[in-house]
Formats: sequence, structure tokens, C-alpha cells
Amino acid sequence: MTANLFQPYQLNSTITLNNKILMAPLTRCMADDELVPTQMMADYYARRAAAGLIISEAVIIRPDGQGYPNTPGLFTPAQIDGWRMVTDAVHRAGGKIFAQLWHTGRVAHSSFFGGQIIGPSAVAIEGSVPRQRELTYEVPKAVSHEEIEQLINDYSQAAANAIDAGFDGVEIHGANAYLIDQFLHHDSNRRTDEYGETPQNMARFPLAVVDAICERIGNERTALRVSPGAYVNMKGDSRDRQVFDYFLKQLESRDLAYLHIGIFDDSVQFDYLAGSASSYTRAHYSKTLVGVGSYSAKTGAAALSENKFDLLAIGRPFIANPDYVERVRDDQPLVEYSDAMLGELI
Ligand code: FNR
Ligand code: 8K6
Repeated sequence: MTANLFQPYQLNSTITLNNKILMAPLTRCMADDELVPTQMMADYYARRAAAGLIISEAVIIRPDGQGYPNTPGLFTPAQIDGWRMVTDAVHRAGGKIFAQLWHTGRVAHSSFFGGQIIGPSAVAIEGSVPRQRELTYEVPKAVSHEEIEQLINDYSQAAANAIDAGFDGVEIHGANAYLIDQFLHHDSNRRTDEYGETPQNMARFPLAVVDAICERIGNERTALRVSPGAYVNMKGDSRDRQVFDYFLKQLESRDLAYLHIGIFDDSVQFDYLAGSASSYTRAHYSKTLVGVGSYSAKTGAAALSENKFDLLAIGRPFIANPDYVERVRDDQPLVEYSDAMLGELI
């Protein structure tokens, strides 16, 4: 019943995956205090090398992108070396790994880097940093045009650093209400200049990042994660629909390695998308699509056979089962995930 997950899949002429099970990006907050990946992280990823592709936990592109403690970076020589240890371990174990490039925008917190947080507009989110509840979210500074240019350069430099560190490619984190996603939703983007108000303007910065990275490392090594449906740290707005209609159409011509949905539960129906995040995206984007969000191997395999998406990403079950792929292949029972498992890297 899950045999279709074990077929190889050619992303493009550069990259072919051994199977259709991807390890979803999973923030673990286990880098050292310089945000350098550790040997324990290398071992953790290498244990999961049977995945068709591992997508790394989100990796911050520069200091003001940090919103959680001990999330790894990819902007210092030591961080690049640390990631090289990880990618070497994964490659030796026969796997492939992309780096997920991250800037949290208004979900950052100044206590991590000692400066001003930024976003498209000066609109804060409510609440405080998970597991550090004393850190209340702050009002971001709306970025200037010069700062936008600098961000595009910093994304592109982080992509080049990822290739230097031995990653097979990068997934741009354009999902889950972080910086790129903040430009694509009206709740967080209140700008009235050429980066706001209309679908063309709101998609301008996200497309500029995609194009800069494709130019730098090649479109066949560049992927993107998106959240057309607002579900965390973002208020939904029916006008967002037109922004994503336009954005997805523009992405068609970029020939990315894949497009990946950012969602925790893909059975959630969004009024303004007239369906789930994956059904909406499938209808508006014709190339390789990665589905995710509370799927089991069985329900994911069924979704593939119904052509709902092309590849399946698995998150929490991969935290609980380092040998997830082998267990599914051999029809062995899985260990159930619990949040208590986030405390250590097994
Ligand atoms: C996540 N998720 C996530 N997403 C992302 O794009 N970058 C990230 O760094 C993280 N980090 C992260 C940490 C933890 C602890 C969890 C549980 C989730 C979301 C993840 O990639 C995935 O979309 C969801 O977990 C839904 O898939 P599953 O877990 O239902 O298979
Ligand atoms: C994306 C980065 C997250 C980093 C924080 C780590 C703590 C994660 C706790 C995970 C619990 C998942 C619960 C589902 C949230 C649903 C959102 C609507």
C-alpha cells in the first residue's frame, strides 16, 4: 500500500531522489552558542539518510533572523564548517540534504542578537517566544529599500555558503509566517510602496530572493516552501488569495527543484483558498509539489496515488523514528511522537 513511496523521483537533470519520502525541516534548537552545528547533529541527520531527501532544520541567514535559542546559522566560517560535518555524514550514509534558509522577520527577538527586529511593516505579533515566555514579541522596524537589497544579498550569500558547506541544494523558507511569508500576507504587509498593496508588489521581495538564489546556485538546486493559508503567527485575510494566485503563477516559470507546502495539518480547509493548502497549490502550480502535514505513510501514499502531490514530507514521526523509512518499508510499527522528545537528538 505504500510501495509508491519507494519509487525514485527525478527532480531535474541534476538531482534524482532514491524515494519519495522527505524528512521535513524540524527546528531542534541544539546548535552550540555560536550557532554552529555539532557532532550530535551530524549523527542525528546521518541516521535519517534513507530519506529520499533530508531538509535541514531552518538555518538563519544572519543574526537578526533569529527567533529561538540555539538555532544554527550559515553566515560564519565556523557555521559553514559545522554544516560540512553534517553534509559529509549524510553523504557517507548515502543520503541527500538541502539547507532550509530562514529569516524569522517579526518573529525574531532582540534578546538573541542585541538589535532591532525587522519586518515588512511595523506590526507586531501577539504573544512571546515558545519555551522562553518572558520574551514578549516586539514591534519590528519596517525595512527600507536599502535594507531589502541587503536582505536579498544575504539570502543569496547564505545559499552560496550552503553549497560551500556541501549541501545538495537549498529550500528557501517562505512559509509559516516568517520574513518572506510576511511580505505575502496583508496582516503583516501594510506597505504602500512597491512592496505592498497589490499582488505584484507583495510578491516582489519573495521573487527577488528566489531569483537571486537561482542565479547564484542554479534553479535545479533551489526549492521553496510556502504557506498560502495563514495558520500560525498570522491572521488570514481573504485578499491574500490573489497574492498567492499571482505568486504561484510567477513561480511556474522559475523551474524550481520543488515547491513545498508549509502546514501542520493538511486536512485544514481554508475558506479563502476554497480547500486545503495542498489542493489550492496543486490547482495553481503544475510542477513538483511536496505535501506535508499530519500524514502517515499510508495516507501520504494514498495522496500520491490520487495525484494530490508528488513527494511526501514527514516531520514529527521522523523525530520519533530515526529509521522511519526502513520501518515503513519493512512494515514495522512506529514509535509515536510526543513533544517530550524535543529535549534530545535521538
Ligand atoms: C516544525 N516545522 C518546521 N517547518 C519549517 O519549515 N522549518 C522548521 O524549522 C520547522 N521546525 C519544526 C520543529 C518542530 C519541532 C515541529 C513539530 C515542526 C514544521 C514541519 O516541517 C512540518 O510541516 C510539520 O511538523 C507537519 O508535518 P508532520 O509532523 O505532521 O509530519
Ligand atoms: C518552526 C520553528 C519552530 C521552533 C520551535 C520549536 C518548538 C516546537 C514545538 C512544536 C509543537 C508543534 C505543535 C503544532 C503547532 C501548530 C501550529 C498551529
